[in-house]
Amino acid sequence: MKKNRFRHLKKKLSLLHCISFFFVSLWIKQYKNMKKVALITGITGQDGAYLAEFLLKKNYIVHGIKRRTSLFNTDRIDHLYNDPHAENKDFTLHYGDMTDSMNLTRIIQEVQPDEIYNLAAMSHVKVSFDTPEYTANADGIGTLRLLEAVRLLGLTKKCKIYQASTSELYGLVQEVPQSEKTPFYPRSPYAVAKMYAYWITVNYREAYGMHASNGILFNHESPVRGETFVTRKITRAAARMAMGMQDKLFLGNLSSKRDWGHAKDYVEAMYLILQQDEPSDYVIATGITTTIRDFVKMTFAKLGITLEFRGEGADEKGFMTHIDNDLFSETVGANFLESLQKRLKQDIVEVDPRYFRPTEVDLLIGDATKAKTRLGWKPKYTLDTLIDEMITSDIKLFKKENYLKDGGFTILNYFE
Ligand code: NAP
Ligand code: G4F
Repeated sequence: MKKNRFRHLKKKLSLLHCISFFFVSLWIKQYKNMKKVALITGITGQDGAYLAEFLLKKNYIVHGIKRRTSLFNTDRIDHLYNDPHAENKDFTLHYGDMTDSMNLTRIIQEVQPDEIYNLAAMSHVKVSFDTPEYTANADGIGTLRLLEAVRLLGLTKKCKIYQASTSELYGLVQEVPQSEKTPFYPRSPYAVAKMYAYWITVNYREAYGMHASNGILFNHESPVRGETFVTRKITRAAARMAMGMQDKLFLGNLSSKRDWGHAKDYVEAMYLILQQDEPSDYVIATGITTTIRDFVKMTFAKLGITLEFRGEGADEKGFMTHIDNDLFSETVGANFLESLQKRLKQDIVEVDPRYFRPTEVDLLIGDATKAKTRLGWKPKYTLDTLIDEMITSDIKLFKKENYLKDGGFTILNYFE
């Protein structure tokens, strides 16, 4: 009798368990349906990685498009990865390419995004002179492929689109500082391709009533900035030189000026642009401009190294005139001091005309008043805190490489 009652109770409990499991899964499903779905192209890039992290924190379901590459290209988003076998994933990657319309259309159909952030691009200005046709295809027509896919799939009312436009559009600047009203004058195949992308975004907005907006972002950097952009090239070189892993830093035009911000601040602006009731185009910038030369000086100064530039044009050189031993020991390590001191008074930065561009953009400085007033956007980082974060991260990176080298392992040069 007692046994029977116990069996009965057990049955009841397991039934209760099943029912509650059913309701919990239903609740999860509904909750998931309430979450916004974002699709990010270029998710493996600097901005893609920061944006994915930002949107996941805001409770989005994030889908990203990555290219097929012969080696893994997901270092920057590794920390966001879910096991592909896990249930209820909030982060999913799809293979795709901006040059493949059918692939883009299929992904958009599958994902049914509320927001698309089009960040994918061949984004290196100098390289675009070597690959102009590909750049036009991926950066220009690629944007058209996305917009047209959204339109053909009948998602024009559901899906908002952010287009990664650029301060490179201003090129040979027609006005200082540059705002949304400044006329464009692109100076590279990259900028010309981005000009097409800018206007096709505006055109789809006006022709089909799409919520499609351009963020005209000025240069933004971070510890995960691509190694061949000038800021990261400088912070990496400073870290390597401090540890005796590199002799010289070769750069191109030292006199051009850039308005540098932090990518973390800039992805927040992308998000804010898509949260507006009305689509529009916004300049995102700090309003402060700095020469490449000063960026070099500021970076080395963080390690206690004073640089003085002498000469002009291709003959200009940066000499190490002073080392603050205490600051160097604190930031890099006293064990590296002796070998660096041997190089005091020598030139450690040189100009290599190979890095000059056929047509240069000499001065960029943005006026972000519209973003500040309408979006309430304000950068948290200064150039000083940006450089601080970048150089600290590169010192850490190359200390790790040094340990590996000392342990007899081969380390890669990654020179360009
Ligand atoms: P990035 O680090 O170079 O990342 C570019 C991303 O695009 C990478 O994920 C790359 O994939 C992907 N990609 C390149 N070609 C592709 C193709 N054909 N199909 C699919 N994906 C492709 O650039 P970022 O600094 O994050 O910049 C993001 C976007 O903002 C770019 O459109 C850039 O032009 C624009 N922008 C950047 C800045 C800036 O200062 N950072 C300023 C204004 C505008 P892989 O990882 O496989 O290479
Ligand atoms: O770091 P950069 O290569 O960036 P650039 O050309 O300004 O383009 C970046 O910002 C744009 C926004 O304005 C984005 F749209 C674009 O996708 C990319 O993210 O070069 C900055 C400046 C240039 O004037 C260049 O001539 O630095 C100068 N520079 C001097 N020496 C160098 C070097 N640039 C590079 N990459 N490497 C050098 O050795």
